[in-house]
Amino acid sequence: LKKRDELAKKLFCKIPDKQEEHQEIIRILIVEDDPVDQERLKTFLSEQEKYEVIIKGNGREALECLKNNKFDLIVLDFFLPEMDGIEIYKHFKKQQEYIAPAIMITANNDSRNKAESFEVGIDEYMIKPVDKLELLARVKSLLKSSQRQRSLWADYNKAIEKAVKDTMTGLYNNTYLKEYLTKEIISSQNDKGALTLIMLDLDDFKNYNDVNGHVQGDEALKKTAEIIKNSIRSSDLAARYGGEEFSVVLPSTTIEEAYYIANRIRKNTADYNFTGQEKTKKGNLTISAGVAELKEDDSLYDFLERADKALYEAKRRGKNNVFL
Ligand code: GH3
Ligand code: MG
Ligand code: MG
Ligand code: MG
Ligand code: MG
Repeated sequence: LKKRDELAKKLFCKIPDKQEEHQEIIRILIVEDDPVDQERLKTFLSEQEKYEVIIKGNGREALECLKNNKFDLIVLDFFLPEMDGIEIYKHFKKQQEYIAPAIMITANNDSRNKAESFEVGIDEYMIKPVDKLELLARVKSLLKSSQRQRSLWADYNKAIEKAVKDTMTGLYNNTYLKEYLTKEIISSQNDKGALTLIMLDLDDFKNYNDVNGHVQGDEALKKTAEIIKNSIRSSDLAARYGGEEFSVVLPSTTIEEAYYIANRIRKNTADYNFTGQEKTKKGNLTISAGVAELKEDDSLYDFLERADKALYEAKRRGKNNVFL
């Protein structure tokens, strides 16, 4: 029992290695034009071994540097040549997806400038000359909360990913497919645009499973998902409808174009040499597809049913087949 608990701990909560944590480098960019202040801030911050400090003397160089490197913290002066600290931070926010926390360190004690700094998102405002202990404490606390926020953000993204994707194949799941399709149906019906749907189902997959086992069956499903992804365009959405059935939603696509894509999936599947397919009755693992075009008054279920009927017809006509 103890062993099991230890294993669970290892698997689910990776405890950070103390040494590893210590060695993690924190990168700080200082934007400051005064050489005396540059030296002073650098000396203060470099006291922490893990802080790697880089100094830039103006906004243009700072933004260039921010574009090409990832920083954990930015220290900004207010008065700088070309553009002031607030402007630099505004530009930085525009060019970056992730915003590093920022401290303004300046001789400018004007309350309007302070307020504006906070308004644009700068986290701290300190008046020169700064005290070393206070600076280090503020830096430490800012880094801590930004790290916490980053890890929350990562957890949030993971949770979203889990909710919309099928874990086995990495394609979207049935729930998301229906949500996405509903939105696409509404927007296509509003602007009278084309919308097509492909339903796919592996042929005689029960037989493939029976002769190769479920583990190999799962591998074949993953491979099929990969073939589908590689056969569609980036504007198409592929989902695992369930079991060995897949769907592809094709916005702004005519039924002729959708047929062409469905046939490409069919051909790529037929041509792929799945492990163990030679042991099956047919000797080749293949897929069938039904293609449907959205009609004016279609509900989600009308649309799905039409694609399903076409798929059924493709099966009836001998499988390894596309029907519209
Ligand atoms: P058809 O050509 O008419 O589609 O025949 P089929 O054998 O593919 O259809 P049927 O619906 O009879 O069987 C589907 C099989 O797919 C049965 C089931 O075991 C298998 N299957 C469904 N989901 C999974 C899965 O997640 N993993 C594996 N390994 N097999 C699955
Ligand atoms: Mg200055
Ligand atoms: Mg099926
Ligand atoms: Mg099947
Ligand atoms: Mg094949």
